Amino acid sequence: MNFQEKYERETAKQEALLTRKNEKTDDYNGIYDRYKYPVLTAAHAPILWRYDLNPETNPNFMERLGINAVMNSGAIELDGKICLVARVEGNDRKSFFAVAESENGVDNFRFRDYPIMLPDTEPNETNVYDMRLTKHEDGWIYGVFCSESKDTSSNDLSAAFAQAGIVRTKDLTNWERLPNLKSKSPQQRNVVLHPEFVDGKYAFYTRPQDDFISTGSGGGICFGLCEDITNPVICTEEKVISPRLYHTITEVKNGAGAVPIKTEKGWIHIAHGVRNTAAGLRYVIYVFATDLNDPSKLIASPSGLFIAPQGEERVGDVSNVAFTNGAVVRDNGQVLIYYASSDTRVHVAETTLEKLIDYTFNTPSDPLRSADCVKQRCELISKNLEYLSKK
Ligand code: BGC
Ligand code: BMA
Repeated sequence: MNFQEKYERETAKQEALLTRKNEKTDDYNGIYDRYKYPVLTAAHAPILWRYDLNPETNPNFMERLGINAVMNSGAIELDGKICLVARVEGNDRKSFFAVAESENGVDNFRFRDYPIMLPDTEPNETNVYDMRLTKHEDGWIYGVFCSESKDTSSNDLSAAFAQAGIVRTKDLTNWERLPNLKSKSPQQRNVVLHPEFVDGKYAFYTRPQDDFISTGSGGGICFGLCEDITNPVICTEEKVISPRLYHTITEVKNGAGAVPIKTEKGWIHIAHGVRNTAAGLRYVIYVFATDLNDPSKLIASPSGLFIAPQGEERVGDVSNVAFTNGAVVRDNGQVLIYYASSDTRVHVAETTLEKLIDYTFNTPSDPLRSADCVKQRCELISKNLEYLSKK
């Protein structure tokens, strides 16, 4: 097979992947639908990102710069399209961001020709990942992401610093970079900007952590205010709003995910929780709600996990991970939740605002002890048996 034939074969294979219709699975929980195929994978990365297309310099039509994974994606609706800002990871383990667009948000996602070139303002920054996209009432679209630098003060080769990087744009093409967020916490990851001003200030969901991996004394997902987004400093105490709790899905860590969704009953947050196991950390997605007028006040906490990695989702570069940093609510009430599995690919789960509100406010909360949990379940069973016997 000559160069041209290989190129055409790979292009045709990719076209088939990119235009494949997605369909809902028959998995049922009444809360959301899962889709059969991931919406983005490494194989969705354009051929022109990976191959040198000139037969003179690449006679074997060889991949020169491979893509290892496409995962944790911010999400937004822009000009009628669903846009994901995906975390794309090269074979070199460095991540970057790239916009992929789709008309319906469940299939036919296509990357733009070029990935995002973030303004390179942090000289020690080694890696960037997990952007959350906030359409703020000030008129900008903000991207808040993890900016990771090597910790040169330590002898440990893996020691690193995590901070929140901030960029803003109007079109997902031209990006202005602002300084990294400053807070009292030595490190930050999973920071999300609230879409509205709170007391006239910018409001951030933060996740203080004592060191790079461990949250240490960091109590959970926090809330803090910032006067000036161009000089971003958290000027209030970071108040815990969704705590880490012993023997729950958030025992080891948790972090804000999608930008909170405004509903008539409160702000709905779709976040992640982590627990440790003999097989390593397990990441699942969970939901909580905060007060409409005081988004730092927890008002609903449905028990346990909302999305866990399932089947093939459980396996990947970092297995046993479901992670979200983006969801979109469309005008017709459709809610598209983008979640990545095992740091390898991006999926979508679909629900409606009405169902998400029902789930958030009518799922019982976690009584935290086996004895009380089984009591809670027995109450449901006896109510059901009584109801069935009267039918
Ligand atoms: C990885 C992230 C991970 C973090 C903490 C980073 O170096 O790129 O995917 O979440 O470490 O484990
Ligand atoms: C991190 C996150 C994600 C990742 C997860 C599992 O803490 O910020 O980047 O999906 O770990 O590796």
